[in-house]
Amino acid sequence: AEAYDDAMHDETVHDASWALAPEGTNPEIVAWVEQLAHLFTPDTVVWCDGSQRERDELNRRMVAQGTLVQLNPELRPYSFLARSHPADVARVESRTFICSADEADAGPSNNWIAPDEMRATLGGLADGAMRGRTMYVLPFSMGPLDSPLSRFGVQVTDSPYVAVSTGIMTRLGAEALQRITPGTAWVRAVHTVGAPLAPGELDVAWPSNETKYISHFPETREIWSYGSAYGGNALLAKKAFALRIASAMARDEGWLAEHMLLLKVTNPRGRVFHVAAAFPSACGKTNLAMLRPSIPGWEVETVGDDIAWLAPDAWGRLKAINPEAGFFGVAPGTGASTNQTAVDTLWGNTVFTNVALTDEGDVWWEGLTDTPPSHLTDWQGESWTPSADHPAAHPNSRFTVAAAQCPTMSDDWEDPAGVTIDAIIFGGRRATNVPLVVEARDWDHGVYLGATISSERTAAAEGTIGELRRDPFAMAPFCGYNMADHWQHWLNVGDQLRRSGRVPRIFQVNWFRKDDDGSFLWPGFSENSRVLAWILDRVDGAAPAVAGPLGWTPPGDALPLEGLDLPENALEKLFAVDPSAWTAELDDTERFFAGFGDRVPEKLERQLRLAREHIAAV
Ligand code: GTP
Ligand code: SPV
Ligand code: MN
Repeated sequence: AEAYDDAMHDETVHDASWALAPEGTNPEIVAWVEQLAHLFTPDTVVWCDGSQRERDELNRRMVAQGTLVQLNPELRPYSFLARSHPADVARVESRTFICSADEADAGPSNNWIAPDEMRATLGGLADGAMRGRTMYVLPFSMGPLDSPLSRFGVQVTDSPYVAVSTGIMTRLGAEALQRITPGTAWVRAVHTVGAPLAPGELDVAWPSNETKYISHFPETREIWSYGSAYGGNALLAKKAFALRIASAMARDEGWLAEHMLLLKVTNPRGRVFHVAAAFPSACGKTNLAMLRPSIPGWEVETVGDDIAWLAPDAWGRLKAINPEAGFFGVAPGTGASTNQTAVDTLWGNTVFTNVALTDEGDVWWEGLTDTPPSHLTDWQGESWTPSADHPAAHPNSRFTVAAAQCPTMSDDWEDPAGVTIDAIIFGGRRATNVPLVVEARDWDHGVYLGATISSERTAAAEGTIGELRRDPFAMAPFCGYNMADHWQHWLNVGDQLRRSGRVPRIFQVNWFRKDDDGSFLWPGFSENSRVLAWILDRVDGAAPAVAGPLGWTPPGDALPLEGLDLPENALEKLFAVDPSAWTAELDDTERFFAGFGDRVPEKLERQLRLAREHIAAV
């Protein structure tokens, strides 16, 4: 805290040299920034170097501006609370656009506007949009600096909150900038909150604009984001680059950019596995990535919690890196009984957004403790008591923290070669139908399971919470090209892996199946280690499975359930297959596929026919 106070009062960083590009900067980047500066007309341009001094200065300015509240350093060292504009609290999927030259390349699951039309609209909005503000230039690497799997990007933004957050979430700064030499590919990401200041006009704590555009140009690897400062709308390295643009790069270059956590698991016999798992937003990735096994002998370590880049290597193994350097995690539901690892990670150096503030100057959210403090300041800055009719923290309130601070990071999480994937898991939030765990019959069946994920909507994006929607590969909001082409790409990658005989096994899980009274049938969290154990014993050839209508499932006693007190008949209910409900589900899948016309791979049409045959035989 003392070092922090010193840095906060160090005014020397106001140096005018900030406006100059660092010596040796790729002229392409300099020219691009100059062009943007002419368009946006900010007061100053700052090239960020990712240093602690720079972060201190940005935080100091934001505290002065009211954007950040510094938390009590005795309780939460060097940590801050941001309260967003109440209309800027989550990703806006209805304002997210894939501007491919051909509409069919965006596909029916994306919003499309022709690139020229979008450029004209954005050009108009951008004119003078940073007036009165600073334009920060953020050069970063997604993935370890010298990994062949990594890619570079440069984001400009007029939000110091976005600059600081990007410094936590990516490998940002001088080292990345030096590596973007002429000829090196880099993604161009442009962000403005869209709130220019007239001379003398006072700024607000969270500038934003009612009009929002989160636009992607996959062919030219460009992103333009206007009007929001929240999460995936504004931290463009994350969903916009590492998923939407990267998925298009990956399609062209033969790899995969996925909405997946990455785990390292060691079994009681000492064998090490790596697992990639795709669950939709707010459906349990961060929690599984930080799992504390409830069963003895198993060790789980964290490689990544949200995004994975996967590529077959020369030996036909599927290698994966976590392109991020931090976590932008859901706060509500994160507590000692659910995710102690996350609680430990958040001890300090954390930016919290839209959580509640305690009277002692610390943070609180629903689920951090069983009972709330008797008085809080809620996420909108209002006085709050437990009798209030709304939660103290916004349901999509989040923490931003460096991954390096997580005590369970594995020793190989920054391995430039990536980790070798042994198993892939797809999941969703389903109160009915989908069993606790199923193993796919083969890769193509696994791709079908991924392609047909449906899940109840959460607070991570606008929309009606609880409404069921298709979220193929947990990528519905994040695939930068036609989703059906993404399925074909997965089938192609499978063909490539099959030639070497190193095909990861694919599984489907559902932690969220409910009993008739609405309670969860499965306790989840640490107990998910029991499911993970069966999955990895399958990979190890050490666990039995029975062929069922949906795939392979654990027979009676194959799931390690010792010491677990499940409600009566819970196991039966967790694996129950209701033929009429499944027939309706498959009818829906047929309609869903039909929406993609003839781009649906024949192999997936065949899987749907097989699924119907299996259900008909129940
Ligand atoms: P994004 O960051 O939006 O991509 O979310 P995520 O997929 O990382 O989800 P996260 O792990 O943050 O969990 C979201 C919510 O689901 C939290 O409120 C968790 O407490 C809850 N959750 C996670 N795992 C389980 C589980 O096994 N069972 C139950 N019942 N809830 C869970
Ligand atoms: C998600 O919605 O999947 C997130 C949060 O991880 S955001 O970064 O806002 O996309
Ligand atoms: Mn996510």
